[in-house]
Amino acid sequence: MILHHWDTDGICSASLLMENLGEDENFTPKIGNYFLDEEDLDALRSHKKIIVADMNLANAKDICGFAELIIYDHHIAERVECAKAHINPYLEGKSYPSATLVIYENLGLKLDHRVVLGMVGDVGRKIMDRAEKDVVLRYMEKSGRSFEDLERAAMLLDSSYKMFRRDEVLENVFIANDLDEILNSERLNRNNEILEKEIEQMVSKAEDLGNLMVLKMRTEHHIISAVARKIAWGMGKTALVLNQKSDRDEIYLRSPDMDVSRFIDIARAKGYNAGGKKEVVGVVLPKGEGEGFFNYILKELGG
Ligand SMILES: [Mn+2]
Repeated sequence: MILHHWDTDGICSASLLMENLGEDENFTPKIGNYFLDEEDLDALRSHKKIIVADMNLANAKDICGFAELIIYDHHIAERVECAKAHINPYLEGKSYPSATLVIYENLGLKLDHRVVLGMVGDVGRKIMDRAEKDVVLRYMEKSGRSFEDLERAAMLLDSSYKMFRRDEVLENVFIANDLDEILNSERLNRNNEILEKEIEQMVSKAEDLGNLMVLKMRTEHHIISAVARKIAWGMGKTALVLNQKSDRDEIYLRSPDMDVSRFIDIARAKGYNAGGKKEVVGVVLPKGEGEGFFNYILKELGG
């Protein structure tokens, strides 16, 4: 059983592992959960061997209670002591752009589009500023494929989790071995059209407060990061976005230049689920609490 992340890197990692390790089943935690809930654990309990791909699961060690655990990953993580193997270059202090590259090297695979799609999915165009661009260029040379094709395929594979379709994510693993099948998938292209239209519509509603752009929206789709990025990069200003979902609130803050990471600690101190980097902050809050924290950030940023 392959247990994998719902994004392009996770999907391509699962496809590589299934083909090369002779596994024929796959599973993903509920979209948005970086852990296995009771229902997920029950679904996995009958399996004797579980291979985790591209995820640092908060409760990975629970798997050891009923199955042999093997992990292929590249996230910041601590070694899972009960795992039979934990293959993650980060444990030796090395940063890899994708889990697919970890798998490719560890299993000594032939270079194909899946290895590259994992990197393009996780890092985007910035992969071309890293040493691993050599792998991308080698693939493009050998296959005659363009970078745009790779970028589009990654966007298409990611469209399933953005639409919150877990079944589709699982299905995508079975078309990932054929780049044209991904690019020509009617199902994925339809997703993408819906998402692009919605993102465009949301971005156009952002309010310009001079030094920053703010937006309050309501969508069940997982597009807040894409919306904030488009506003911030398009306007060259800090973007603050609130999404009020049916079951939770989400806040996303992205700045083109400012260090906004202090809000990660502030959000965590308030008990919210928060993560990010120097220039990005993502927060998930209980339903109804988003507006208050949104106003707090706004005030702090002088809006
Ligand atoms: Mn990844």
